[in-house]
Amino acid sequence: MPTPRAAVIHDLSGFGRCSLTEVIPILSVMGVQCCPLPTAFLSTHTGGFEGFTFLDMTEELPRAAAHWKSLDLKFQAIYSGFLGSERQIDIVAGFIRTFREKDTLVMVDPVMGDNGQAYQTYTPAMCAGMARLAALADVITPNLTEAAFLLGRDYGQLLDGGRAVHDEAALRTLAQELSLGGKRSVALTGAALAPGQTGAMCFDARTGRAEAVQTEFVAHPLHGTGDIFASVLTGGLMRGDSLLDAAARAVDFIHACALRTVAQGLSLREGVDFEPLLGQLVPR
Ligand code: PXL
Repeated sequence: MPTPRAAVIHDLSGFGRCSLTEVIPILSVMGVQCCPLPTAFLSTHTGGFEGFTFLDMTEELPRAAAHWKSLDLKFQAIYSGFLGSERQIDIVAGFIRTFREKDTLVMVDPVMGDNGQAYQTYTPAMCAGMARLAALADVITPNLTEAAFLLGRDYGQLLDGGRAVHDEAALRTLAQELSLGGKRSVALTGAALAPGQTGAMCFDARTGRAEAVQTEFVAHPLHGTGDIFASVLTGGLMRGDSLLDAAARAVDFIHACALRTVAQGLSLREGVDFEPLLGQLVPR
């Protein structure tokens, strides 16, 4: 089988593992060729660091995409994450429209925020645009904050104001709502069915069913776990796994990485210490 190829549209943050420094190694070890379109270059990610540098790559994206088009490149997946400007919403949407073919997997991780807050560089207009971009996706991977933004709901009121946070039926309903009437699959992250657990509530547009995958909750906040989740999920789906199997692999991998990170007493903003465990993702 030829090596499947993915266009990966995320930022490159030099320190504090997230985005391309996770996406590329994870997809590579899972047997996928990554073609990066960096949305921005930052000295560090924006969570827990002050004074980071930020180079906006908006102008470069359409130029690189036009060159790829002239080469007639084909992608089995298009996978986007953290964007660098409001204009990038339309640029990434245009990229999807140009390069999508019948069997292309379009994965939009609607990266916008966490714990009820938007990330430092995200404006309300970018969050509104992200909902438009996510409407083009086959699969989305919001956390609970991003789910609230996508649905235009108050985070504090989501899941009955937090009272239903461990309510499987409420989480299932939320995943279904995010599917736009069953048109796209959803893996809602940070979904815990009981205290001491965490995982994902998955709505599979192929089966019309919503089911959860769970693991033990290790520590919060661990930076970059959402990017690891979406990357392992993308790699699994490109290998032909079901949404639920791919999500289970992602949740188990993050659990192993989180245990290792906490055991080493690493500062949480450095991200999870995943590199030594990448071998667990090698296809067998
Ligand atoms: O993991 C999401 C993410 C990606 N990229 C950058 C970020 C964050 C979250 O803080 O700051 C630059």
